Amino acid sequence: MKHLLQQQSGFRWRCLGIVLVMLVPFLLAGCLMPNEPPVARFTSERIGEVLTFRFDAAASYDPDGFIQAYRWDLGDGSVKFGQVIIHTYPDDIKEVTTYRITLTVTDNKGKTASATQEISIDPRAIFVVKVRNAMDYWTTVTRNFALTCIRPENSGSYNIGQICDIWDTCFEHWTYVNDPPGGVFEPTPASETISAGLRGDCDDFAVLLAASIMAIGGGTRFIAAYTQTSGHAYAEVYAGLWGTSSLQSLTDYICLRYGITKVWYWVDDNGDAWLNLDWWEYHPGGRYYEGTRAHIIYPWTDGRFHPVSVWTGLDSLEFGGRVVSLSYSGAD
Ligand SMILES: [Ca+2]
Ligand SMILES: [Ca+2]
Repeated sequence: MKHLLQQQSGFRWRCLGIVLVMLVPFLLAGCLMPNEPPVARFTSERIGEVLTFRFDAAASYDPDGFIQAYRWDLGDGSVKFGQVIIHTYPDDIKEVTTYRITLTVTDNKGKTASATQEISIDPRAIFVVKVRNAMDYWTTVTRNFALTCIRPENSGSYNIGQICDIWDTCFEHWTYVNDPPGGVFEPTPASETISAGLRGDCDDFAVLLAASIMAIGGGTRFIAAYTQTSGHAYAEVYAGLWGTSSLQSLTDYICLRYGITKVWYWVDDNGDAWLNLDWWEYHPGGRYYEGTRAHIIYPWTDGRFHPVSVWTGLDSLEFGGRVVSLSYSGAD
């Protein structure tokens, strides 16, 4: 009987030993094999005109598990969570600002990894977008305003008489009022300037003219120019190819209508002639402001004249072209 008990006891110990030996690899796996850290990777893509970005961490992974959390430090004080996020940066920067974006991923066992990228935002690009959005020729207010400027005798398809009608209305009814302090060169949308009774400063006037003429079928652009001591803005309207008889006809119309002998244009390097709509003189086609042209901003991003985007526009701060004048031909 005692022998039998000893046999049973020995059997139990052997079984326990076998079980322990079999557990060793599992115990080793659990205790000694490390949890591999995750890998953080992300892509960034600008989805707004200037300020809005999409960040996507789909390329992040964990080699021996899965990622359970994505944390984004966006470099401007904001923190967001999720595999894909969209973020819009502040529009009130005064100089080129670089933001450092840090993605931190956490795997299913709590290990983390990070990746960083930098993006830069140029306040001039913000300005370009603001001006373009301000030239809101597509609004009912701006369109209706432009219509009310047109005199019945200039009825018909888009013509120089209609451009002069709009210019006259804006010029004669304009009340000059400064922007708020702070040096912010912030154009007001044309529709708001109309609602406010045609008041504002030079950039507001330029925006209003550009938008109103666009609203009746013209092609316009906004020029921001600077000297050492001052800045100015004015609009131009596309007048045709330099050297053509239609440009002379246009010149003659303006000369006769306003009793002048000379009209000023800007001719681009490709031969496109633009009529100056600045307000220094009492008529369209007056002399040009003598400042360096820092921005030429079109109310649209594609089209016949210049398919510029915000960015290619900024890349070429040195603009070609020249100022030229045409004289009255004497023909009626
Ligand atoms: Ca892991
Ligand atoms: Ca303004």
